[in-house]
Parts: sequence; structure tokens; C-alpha cells
Amino acid sequence: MTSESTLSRTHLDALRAHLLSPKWHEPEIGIVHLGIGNFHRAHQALYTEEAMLARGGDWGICGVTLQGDVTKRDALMAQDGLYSVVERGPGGVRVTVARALREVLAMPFDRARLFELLANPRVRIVSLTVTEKGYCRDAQTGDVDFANERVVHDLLRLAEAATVPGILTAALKARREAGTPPFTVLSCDNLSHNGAALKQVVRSFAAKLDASLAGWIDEQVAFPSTMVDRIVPATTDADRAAIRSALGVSDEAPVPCEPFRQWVIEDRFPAGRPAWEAVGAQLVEDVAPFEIAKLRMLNATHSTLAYLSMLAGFETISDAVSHAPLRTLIHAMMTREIAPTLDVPASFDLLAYRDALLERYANPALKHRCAQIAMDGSQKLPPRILSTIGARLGDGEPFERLALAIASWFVFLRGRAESGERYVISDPLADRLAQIATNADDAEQLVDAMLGFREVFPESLADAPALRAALLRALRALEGGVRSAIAAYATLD
Ligand code: CS2
Repeated sequence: MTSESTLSRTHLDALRAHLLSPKWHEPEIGIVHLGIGNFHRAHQALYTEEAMLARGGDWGICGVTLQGDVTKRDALMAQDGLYSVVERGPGGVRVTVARALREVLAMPFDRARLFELLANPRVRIVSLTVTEKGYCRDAQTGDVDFANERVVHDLLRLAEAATVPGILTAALKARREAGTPPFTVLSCDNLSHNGAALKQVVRSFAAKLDASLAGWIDEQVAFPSTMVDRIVPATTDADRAAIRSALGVSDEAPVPCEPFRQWVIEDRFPAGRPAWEAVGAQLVEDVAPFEIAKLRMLNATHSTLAYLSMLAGFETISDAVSHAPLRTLIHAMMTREIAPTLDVPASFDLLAYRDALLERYANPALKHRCAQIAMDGSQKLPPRILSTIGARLGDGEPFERLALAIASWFVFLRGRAESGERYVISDPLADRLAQIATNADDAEQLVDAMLGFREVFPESLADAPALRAALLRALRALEGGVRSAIAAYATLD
């Protein structure tokens, strides 16, 4: 193989050592996945390939990018849907060439093909990793956000739907009209009760168009919840170069990730599913305790590390936790402020979970950039941190470190690190949030204006004097220097 050649099916024989198994039948497409980012390709796509190897089934995947990213589609299609998953752990690197992805589409260009697949009874699952903002959810009611212009567009022109609720409603409507049983809708995003949350969004969208369609969705369509976990950074040029030398062919779309992975799934798939349980996924009746534990422990500490690091100048999560006071801070945050709010089965050892998280964060080979995690705070912080603050307030318990995390996000929104270095804020509400953060003259104004921001803070929290006071203390501590605030909060009683 020459170094100029690009990964394709003709290389599979030579790359045998990097395949999960040499045996393979090309599966028909059984899953359409919306949001074909790195996470899906390092997580559900691998579980699905392994499940097919273990138990068969036609569960090939058609991945869809909703942002019109034809570059990604073209790169993956030029590679016959193949790509490498590069697990970077303390024990070294393991490269697997993944094969379950059969086709990639880019909306809006491939609309006809997407709807052809969504109407095909062979497609029995539509799964999603579209990030929090992809749900177009009204944070207060949980319904679809009827004020969102894209939602308004899709309600008026369903045939041109481009939002997630619009696409799913249009596809389900077509199935109902054709007498085809519905597909199962599987949300794999970091939202609490993700299945139920997605169902409410789709149902409320459909109800605006046709009450009987909404009733049919209620009765006929399953939206199981899931907890997905694997740390999957964005791909860099260094990843591409490393793959070229490891495989001897170039791969434009490799996915770096940690060795750890976990998938807990509510087992409600009326139209069938891959045998994921045969390859390590946990199929359970109620995923909520796992999902909430992961959001509040992992994702919350990730966001905390990200905002404090953006201000203090740590580039990656492993850099952040190698700063001892910061590690102590999130250790204490998990032990004293988060774990006591969690109600998990007796077999779930929260302290062992905490320790395993800290070990995963310390993985220096992963280079998970804090800037990546810092994106979309307005969408991420309510389920990750504000829900825990609500629980602590309800119990009359302190939550100083959680308040520090929120305060560091407020300061982050000014767009400037402590060193003076500027960065770009990526958030669907960035303009309005940045305006509040930069216009406030002092800590009190900042806290009051932010607490008044209804898309993020529900009234019940905004009106809590204990939250306002804790945020003010945290902001004043940060004004005295980010590292000294970290040190002070690490050792608080
Ligand atoms: C991270 C998550 O980017 C983020 O906000 O917290 O993507 C995290 O890495 C995954 O949820 C881990 O499973």
C-alpha cells in the first residue's frame, strides 16, 4: 500500500489485524443515525458492529449530518463508510477499522434519500446524537420551542423539515399513512430522561399539525432512554498523521477516544434491535439512575473543569486535573455536593465511580480540549449542574463548589482568559449571554442579570436567595484570581 492511498474496502484484507473480526457480511441498513459526529462513530457504531458479529442481523447504519457538512459525507463515502477508531489509553494505542457505517447523507442535499430510508420498513431504529440544542426544546415547558424560527419554518413546510422534531414527525407521519410500523427513536444525547424529553418535543410538534398523529405517536412509537458514555475528543491533524503511519493508508475521518465505554439502554424496541447486550451494553428497565449519575458526576465536573480551565489557562482536561487543587476541588464537589443527591441501585458504588472518573480525566494521551467541552453552556449547565443545585437547595444543603462552577461560566462568557487572551464563545445563545456578561458593572448586576435569563435559570432557582448569595461569593473569589479561588474552594469545609 502506498501512503497516498485512502482507506477503502479493498484494504480490508491487508488491515485484518485492525478489524474486530475477519468474518463479516455486509449488512443492509437497519439504523438511521442523525448527527454523525465522532461520538456515535466511537460508541454506538462499534457496539452495533460487535452485536452483528456476535448475533447477526441487518443493522448497517446510515449516518446523517444535519449541518449540510458535505465534506464529512464525501470523505466517509470515499472511504466506503470505513474509518478508524483510535483508542488512546495508559497502556498504549489500539486502532480498529470500523465497518457498520454503510452510507452517509448530508441534509438538506440528500433529503429524498433520507426520507426513502426513513419510510423503509427495514429501518427499525432512528438514533440521535444531535447535542442538546438539536432538540429545539423550550426549557420551561419541555415542549418544542414554538418561538424557534426553524421550528416555525418546519411547521409551515413539513416537506422541507430541517429540524430534528420536524424530520422525525414528517417521517413518522409518512409511515402512519403508508401503514408501516414505526421505527423506535433512540436519543443518545446527554439530556436527563432523554427518551421522554425527545418524545415530548416530537409529540408537541406533531400535535400542532394533527392531533390524531400526536395520539398515534403516543401509543405506537417507543422512545427508550439511554445513558451513553465514552470520552471522544475532536479529530486533529495529528490524529490523521498518526493513522497514516499506523495503517499505511490515509483516513480523513479517524476518531480518537478513551478505552472506557458504557451504554445503558431501556429495553423498549418493538421493531427489534441489535443484540447489544451480547457485547457489554446493559439493557435495563429504568435508565434514569444511571443517566442522572453520569450527567451530575461526569458531565458536571467536565463543565466545571472546562470553564475554570478556560479562565486559568489549562488547555486539556488532563492538564486541568494535574493541577492538584483543581483535582481536589472536583473530588470534593463529587463527594460532598453531588453524590449525596443521587439515588442509585445499591450495586452502583458512587465513590468508585468518582475515582474511576478522575483516572479517566488524567489520561494524558487523550488531549481532550477544554474549549470543546466549554461549548453550549446554556444548554449543558441546566441538566448537568443546575439540577443538582436544585436538589441541594431542596435539602437545605450547601453547594458552594457548584456555585463556583456556574460563576466561572458567567466570567467565561466575557470571552477573555485571565491572561487577557481572547477566545470565541460557541453557544446558540452566545450573543445575548456575552452582552449580559460584558455589560454588567459589578458582581451583583452580573448575577441578577444572569439569574433573570429564563432559558437557563427556572424561576424556582432564580428566586432562591441562597443561590444568589453563593454565586456572589464565588464571583468575588474569582475576581481575586482564578487559581486562588480554586485553591480556596478545594479546601472549603
Ligand atoms: C463532554 C461530553 O463535551 C462535553 O460536554 O462533557 O461530551 C463527555 O465527554 C461525554 O458525555 C462522555 O461520555
